[in-house]
Amino acid sequence: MKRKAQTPSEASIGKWGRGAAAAALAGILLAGCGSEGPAAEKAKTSETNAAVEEPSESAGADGRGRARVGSGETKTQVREQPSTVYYEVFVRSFADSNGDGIGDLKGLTEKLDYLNDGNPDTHDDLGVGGIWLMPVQPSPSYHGYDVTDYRSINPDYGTLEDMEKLIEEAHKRGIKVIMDLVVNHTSIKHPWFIKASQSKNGQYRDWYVWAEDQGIAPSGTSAAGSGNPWFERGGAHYLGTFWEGMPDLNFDNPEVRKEIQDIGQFWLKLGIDGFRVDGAKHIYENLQSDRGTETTAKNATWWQEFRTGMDAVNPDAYMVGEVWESSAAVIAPYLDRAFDSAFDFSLADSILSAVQQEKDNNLAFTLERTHRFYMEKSGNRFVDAIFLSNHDQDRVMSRLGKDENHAKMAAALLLTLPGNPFIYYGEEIGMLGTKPDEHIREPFAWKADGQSQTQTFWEKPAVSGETRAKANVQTQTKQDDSLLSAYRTLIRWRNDLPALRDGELASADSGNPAIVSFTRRSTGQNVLVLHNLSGQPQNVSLETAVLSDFRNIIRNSGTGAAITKNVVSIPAYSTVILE
Ligand SMILES: [Ca+2]
Ligand SMILES: [Ca+2]
Ligand SMILES: [Ca+2]
Repeated sequence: MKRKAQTPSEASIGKWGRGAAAAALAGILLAGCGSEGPAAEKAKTSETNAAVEEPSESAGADGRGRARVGSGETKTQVREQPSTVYYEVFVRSFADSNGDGIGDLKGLTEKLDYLNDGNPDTHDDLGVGGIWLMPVQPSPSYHGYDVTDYRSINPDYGTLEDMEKLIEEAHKRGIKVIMDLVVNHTSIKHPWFIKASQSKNGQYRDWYVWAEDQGIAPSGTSAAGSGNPWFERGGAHYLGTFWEGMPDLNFDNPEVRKEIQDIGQFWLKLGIDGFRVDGAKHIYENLQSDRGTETTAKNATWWQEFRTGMDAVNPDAYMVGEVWESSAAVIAPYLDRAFDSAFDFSLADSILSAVQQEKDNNLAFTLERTHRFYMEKSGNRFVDAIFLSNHDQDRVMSRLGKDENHAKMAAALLLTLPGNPFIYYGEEIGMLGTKPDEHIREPFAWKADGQSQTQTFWEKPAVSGETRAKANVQTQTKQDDSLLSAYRTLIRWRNDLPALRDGELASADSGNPAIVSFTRRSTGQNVLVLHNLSGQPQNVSLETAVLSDFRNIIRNSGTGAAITKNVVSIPAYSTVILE
């Protein structure tokens, strides 16, 4: 299932919009001599056009925006976000193949049918179209976010051959495989750092950031919130933005940038479909005092450069950045021909807050405007990356105080909104988890009694164990009203309905504060989504102009949804979709 490697010129001609434009922009920003030739010229022209185009009418440089004649409207663009449901896997905790209690790649491969069996007619799988592997490279840490060898697999998890087999089996089932790319820093035990710290004149010295070498004071506060990030080694201080054990790489050094490109290309050539980019904004944002538009632009330029290198191997590689920010203005530069997506941390908070309050908080209204802004900034290439929680946050079921109805409504919101939804492993069975980090990454629960062949047991389920009798795959598979069944149903809806999967979002006021309502419109379909967040049945009148197009209930998750005399009744804690 390996993809054919293209030469850089083939790739940039085939996709000048992103690749060569990034190179051209990088050239301009670095005041260097950017790539010239027809592709670069074309890209510059498109840059110029983008600045003067009327964004709301623009079809975008790649023509993804599609003309559509809507009911009663003049010609408008549908800005689709072609989407895939992803599942975030912590390999150590997911499935064990050899009985040592540590999850591994073979165990994950054996369990792919749980995620998607490749057959759309069977409904006892989740139906996801992608997995995100948390770091799988050798590392002294249990979590792997400090890498010691970027081109091999952690021996706990298996071998490169196991990875190739996983990719092959995943692709057979229509599952893409993306992996964590952790390159802001290495492990302190990486051979590069060991050499760098041993000699001031060695080859790798300048691969890291040494205060004394750069003539700056080893003081200041880390932009990642970890205090003073300077640590002493052999009489000099190196930078560790996240932690003493994670020395930052020096991205001002062209050798470092080239090496990181090579590493990315290595994995794409192996068949990996893309990357989740860890700590993307901390490449140059090391100290609090670095924060600002200049540093953001420098980060974005580097990621555009990286993107160009990835496009040379696989122009379809997917890149989603961890840019942990709430300001759309700060996130937007990363969506300009660098990443396809950035995780939507603000939306995650909005969803959880709405389901807890059982009240619409205008999340669709805000989201519609945010998407419009990102579409303009990305030349219509943007696809949101939406989620409820990840491996750095307390688990959803814990945050929702074990309220299963609220967990179901959070899932329903997540899986009916635009963009690639990311489900954190265990979320679909309502596993509990509260910090410290080890306890939000506990062994996935396959069976009530823990006696599954593939059950991992590298750590005790200290937090999730409390509800394991209920929060496990075996128990919930047998129950039609379980959280797992709700996830399976919602993902199936999404896979079946083009508007729900790819459609553009528009908020649609229902006049009822307990209802979150919005439309999703794709080129060929327009649906109205109504979520009743409350514990009582609710009514929505279809008399208003915005809602009057919708007549038929095509999906509903509760019992008793109906339309009577232009009024939709929606059962407690349920979702209806109308066409
Ligand atoms: Ca194992
Ligand atoms: Ca299936
Ligand atoms: Ca850095």
